[in-house]
Amino acid sequence: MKQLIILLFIGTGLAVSAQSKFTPTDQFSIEGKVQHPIVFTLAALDTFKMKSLPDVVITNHAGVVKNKLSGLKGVSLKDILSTISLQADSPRVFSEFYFVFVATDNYKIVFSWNEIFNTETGNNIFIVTEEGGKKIKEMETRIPMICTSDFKTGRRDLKNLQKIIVERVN
Ligand SMILES: Nc1nc2c(c(=O)[nH]1)N[C@H]1C(S)=C(S)[C@@H](COP(=O)(O)O)O[C@H]1N2
Ligand SMILES: [Mo]
Repeated sequence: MKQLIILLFIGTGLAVSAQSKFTPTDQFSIEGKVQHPIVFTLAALDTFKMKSLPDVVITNHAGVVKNKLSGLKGVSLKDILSTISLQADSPRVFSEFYFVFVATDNYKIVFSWNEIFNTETGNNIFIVTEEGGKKIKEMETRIPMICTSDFKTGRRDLKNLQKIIVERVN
């Protein structure tokens, strides 16, 4: 009996440690200060132009290498965000807007409207649709996004994107 209980304990421990930290998503919403909230499914992502991307070394805040992503293909975030209209009376106030990207584990990152549409950085942000020979449907990081030109690439290597909230500073 004692052995059985010990075995049960070990079994449960293994099951817990084998559990993935990822909760894949098959769509993300764009909501907040937009004229029409919208949901982008994997099928909808397929309608955008897919581009091959250079390999990206993922470093954490300290510059320590955490991962290397190769065989990357992706869809430009700017192409996706270009399809929505902001709740803004004049282009002048676009500079007050920013986008909050929220993952299933509530990890969040921010890009400002200007960063995306008015700097080179905006050309380097992608929803990743293929990595290391895997299509997005097979990736546990689904739906992943990345900014390839960040100094420390880890911070904005966001996994399991769930929604994009469009906000405006007060
Ligand atoms: N969904 C989600 N994405 C995330 C994080 C997270 O906690 N949740 N951590 C970020 C940080 S701070 C780093 S450094 C990178 C690399 O983390 P990893 O080595 O666990 O992949 O993932 C980023 N993307
Ligand atoms: Mo990090």
